[in-house]
Order: sequence, then C-alpha cells, then structure tokens
Amino acid sequence: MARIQFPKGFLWGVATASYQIEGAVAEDGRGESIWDRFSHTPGKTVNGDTGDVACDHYHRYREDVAHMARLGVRSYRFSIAWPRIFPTGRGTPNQKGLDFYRRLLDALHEAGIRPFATLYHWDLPQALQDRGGWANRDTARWFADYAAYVMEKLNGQVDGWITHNEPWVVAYIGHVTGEHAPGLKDIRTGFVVAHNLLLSHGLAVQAFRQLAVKGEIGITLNIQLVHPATERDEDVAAARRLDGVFNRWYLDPLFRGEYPQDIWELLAAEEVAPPVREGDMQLIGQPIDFLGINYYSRTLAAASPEARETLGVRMLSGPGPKTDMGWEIYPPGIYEVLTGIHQTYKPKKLYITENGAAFRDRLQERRSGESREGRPAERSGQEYVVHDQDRIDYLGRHFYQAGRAIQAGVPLAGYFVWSLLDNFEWAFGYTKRFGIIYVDYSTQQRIWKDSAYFYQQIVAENAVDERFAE
Ligand code: IFM
Repeated sequence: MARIQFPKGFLWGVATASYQIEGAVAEDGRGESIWDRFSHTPGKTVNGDTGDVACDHYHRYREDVAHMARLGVRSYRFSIAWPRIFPTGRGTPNQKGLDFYRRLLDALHEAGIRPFATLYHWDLPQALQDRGGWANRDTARWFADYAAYVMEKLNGQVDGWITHNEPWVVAYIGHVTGEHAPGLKDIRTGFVVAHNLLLSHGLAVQAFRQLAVKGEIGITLNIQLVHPATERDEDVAAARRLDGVFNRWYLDPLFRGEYPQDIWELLAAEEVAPPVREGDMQLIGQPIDFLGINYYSRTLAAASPEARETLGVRMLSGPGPKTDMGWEIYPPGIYEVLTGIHQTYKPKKLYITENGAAFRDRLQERRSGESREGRPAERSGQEYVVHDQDRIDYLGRHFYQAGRAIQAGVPLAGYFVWSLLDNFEWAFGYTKRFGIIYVDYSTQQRIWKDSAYFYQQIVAENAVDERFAE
C-alpha cells in the first residue's frame, strides 16, 4: 500500500450545524425550534443540556472562520437555522436572521473558503411542529418556500446547497424511537415523515432550478453500512431489510423515482406504508448535482421477529474497537459505501459531508503534561493540548479508504470532517466531543487538538500517508 495523493482541487472541509454550535437562541428575532422545546423538556438530554449557548458561534463566527483559515480548509459546511429566517416557519422573514448568514458568508469569502449550506439540519420552527411538523404534508411546501427565499437572497454566495441532513435520523430517531425532537414514537408517522422530507427535498430542488440559483444542489444521507451478523440465511435477509429501511428507502426514490419494492411490500403488510400522491415520485427523483454521504460506522443485522419497528431486525455493533459513541470503527466501510453507491446509483458527484469520531478527550497542560480536565481556568490555547491520537487514526484511516475509492473511479469531490468544534451532540448534550478543536465551555476558548494539526497537514499535502492503509 502506498501513500495516496488526492486529486487537485479536492475540497477538504469541516462541517457543523446551526443548533449544535450557534447559541444565541433568543437573539435578533430567532423563533423557537423543536430542539429548544425538546432540550428544555426534563429528561430528554443528558444533564439537561441545551443549545442555548452551545459554542456561541453566533458571536464568535469570525474567530471560528479564522480557525478554518489556519487549518487551510477549502470549504465549510454549515446549516441555516430555519427559525432565524422565518421565526414561525413561514410568513414574514426576519432580516436580522438572514444578516447573520450574510456576515458569515462574507467572512468565509474573505478567507477564500467555499461555503456549503444545509437548509435543514433538524431545527424545525416549533410553530410548524404545532401544526403537525413533518407529519403534515404542508410542511414540505413551507420548507420549499423557506428554501426558495434563502437561495434567492444568498444566490451566488453559496457553492453547494444541501436540502436535508440525514432524513432517516429525522424520521426514525425523531418520530419512531423518540430520542430526538420532536420525540414522537410511532412507526407509521416515521414513514409519513420520511416521505414528506423527500417531497420537500424535491420541491426545493425544483425551486433551485426555477430560480436558476448558482452553484450545485444535493442532499445528505447517513449511509449506514449493514452486514449480516452471521452467514445464516435469516441474517442475510435481515441485513438486506435493514439496508432497505436505512439506505435504499432514500436512495431509490432519489435516484430511481421509486421506493424499493421489497420494503414497500413489508410496510404495506404492516399497514405503515406512507400515502404517496401522483407526481410525488417524479418530484423526489429529479436529478441532483451531488449526493452527500455521512459515514461513521457499520451495523450488524440479526433476524429478530419481535423487533417490529425495524422490520424484524436486531441491530448489533461489530466486533472492532469503538468510539465514545459506542460505534464500531470500521474504515473499510467508507470504501464499500462509496464504491457500492457509485456502482448502483451513479450519482454525478459525491461528497463525504460528515465523517469523524467522538473520543474522551483530555485537556492537558502543555509543559507538565498534567491533566487539567474540569478545572475552571484562565486557559490559553498555547498552554493546553489535547493528544487525540485515536481521532488521528480514525480520520487517517477513513481518508485513506476514501482515497482508494477515488482510485477505483468514484467521483468523490470533497470531504468534510465532523466536526470543526466540539458541540451539542443532541440527546447526549455536551458529553460527546467530535471536534478537531476542543471547546472549553466554561470560557468558550477553542484549543486545537492534535487532530487539528494533523488535518492541517493532510490539507496542505493533499495526501494521506501509507501508515493509514490498515
Ligand atoms: O452530530 C451529528 C450530526 O448532527 C449529524 N450526523 C452525525 C453527527 C454525530 O452524531
């Protein structure tokens, strides 16, 4: 195995999302989102953590862009908070909300960083949830109106538009298991929501084309690689089903304009198939410019007739080492996912829109090496270090496998590390750290972890070393 050189112009980047970093939830006219409501409901997040302050990026965006510039990244993926633009989801837009993103975009352009904007990364205006949220088909139309407004106003300033981040998570974790906002627990609703999300994507793509917005548009899916737990026929079939609900349920409509027949039949038998109207599938299946893939881990599937919510499949973690999320570290999976999707669906272009890992990072004093974790401090980035070799290994090995996929012919054009900063990890609050930059939440100080220096070097060399081949 040799060192891998990435193609010239490869878009190395970092990713974040509005509710996870911005804070300033009541500032400049922002409306309430479902995550404000959910995180403020006792028992929904670890330690009752909320995004009220998060990384205070709303006020510190210049400093954060300066970190990106120092990293040398060519691109930044962030998300726009719908309730900043339309505080109640629709109606009168809030100029101050838009102005924030204008300031951010200006700063990015000054630094020569190409912006990728996600239009929906889970912070639905609460006022729309009060009208049924994504289970209400009208929300798809309201999303398209919001998307059209933002794309028109920011036309020419954004290189890549991403309609949705991980619709499976929104539908399943938000509406079936209830671990995410809005916290519903109903499998039928989950599939209705998935359909309305896809529909809203199609409507937004249509608006993008009609408005002749500059740049490119796509969607981000969390592709969960599924392997059978054993070679038994039942487990092989279970893996196929799980891949069906996780992945094909989104990929097939987006690239073929139809739901996968095998899963549709199972849902119909359980009376949980969503209502689909004439024309829906054509809208959803409109050509897009790229597919964004978020890859983190793989899942093993075992047959389990009683697991109704997952169509008779029990999900297991693989045997490999785990991140702090308990997710198996499985770098060959990113190669398998990229080559598999390229062969099966042939998207014009692909981006890894997220990849990264949470580990138990320890802040240490640089000179003595003494740990100061948890001590309130007058810290400076120079005085403190975070030796996160586990994250360096994780990233390096995934970069390497992505490079192999490019060599195999996959049109992978960029790679966004999740995440620039430690941030609000949804139901886990601030207990999980995904950043390559450490955030001391007591002071809001940003401290580069070793992985940030490592990434800086990867970007500068546009290459990954052969030591990450294994
Ligand atoms: O933090 C999330 C992000 O919002 C969506 N993708 C997965 C990340 C890690 O769980």
